[in-house]
Amino acid sequence: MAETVLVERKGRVATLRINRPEALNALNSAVLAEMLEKAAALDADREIGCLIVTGSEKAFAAGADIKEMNEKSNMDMFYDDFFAGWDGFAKLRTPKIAAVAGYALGGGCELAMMCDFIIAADSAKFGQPEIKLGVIPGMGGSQRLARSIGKAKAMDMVLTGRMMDAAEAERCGLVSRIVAADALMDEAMKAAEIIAGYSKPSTMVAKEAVDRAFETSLAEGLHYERRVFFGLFATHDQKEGMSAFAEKRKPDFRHE
Ligand code: CO8
Repeated sequence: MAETVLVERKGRVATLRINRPEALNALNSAVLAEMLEKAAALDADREIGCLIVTGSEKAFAAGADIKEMNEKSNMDMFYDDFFAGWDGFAKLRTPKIAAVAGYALGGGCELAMMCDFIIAADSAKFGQPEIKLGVIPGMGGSQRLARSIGKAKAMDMVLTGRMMDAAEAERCGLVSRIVAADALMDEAMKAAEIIAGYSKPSTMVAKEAVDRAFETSLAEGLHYERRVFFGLFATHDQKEGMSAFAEKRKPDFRHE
């Protein structure tokens, strides 16, 4: 059977490409299992400093697989804890960038939002169309979209099921930048190589600290940040980074 997630490594960056062109990369159980297995192995690899998650030119992912879900009963969903595995993907500790071209709908938009930030091709289209199917977002869309773009826009998207284009997605803060479709992978790779070139412990805790802002009060978040900041002074790379600056040379990070 064809692989549904293809992995390509380049230096300290690994790209995970969803590969179900016949279904616009709809996320079925096979994609979930392969994505989790492959991403978890890369996450545990100290030689990998950044992940890129992407799809095809036409679709990042057009949602969870509707045909697979259609067969399920309430008890199937309940006992299987359907799609709970994606929580494991969201919790990966290596920084991950979603490089989105074409459709990122339903579970596809939710998968992109599980990444640390989204770089969008000018062809990207985002949406949470589950309402049209008689359901609601089920992989975090109602929560992450509201935190990302605010209540008014999130309600608009979730209740009407409409799509937003890349320009609107950038305006409302869903994506960090828009690039020409044919430059998407080059731009994502440039960003990933920059991140992967820094000390991995520092990028891992940097993202953890930003994520903490969505989980806690400002005072607790600031306290957490300070503790983690102090903790980095135990690393080789903090000494190296600061010495290199003082000595006007490039740091030689050892990722420890
Ligand atoms: N699931 C299964 N198959 C799909 C999906 C999907 N989400 N999207 C597209 N496909 C298939 C089509 O059925 C079609 O297959 P076939 O050729 O065998 O008929 C093929 O992909 C190509 O699609 P289209 O012919 O429809 O292509 P178009 O270019 O005409 O249209 C669209 C593209 C607009 C993207 C259209 O395909 C579409 O509307 N897709 C569905 C989008 C959608 O509703 N997504 C949300 C799904 S629900 C969801 O994600 C819930 C997530 C939470 C679940 C967690 C549970 C706990």
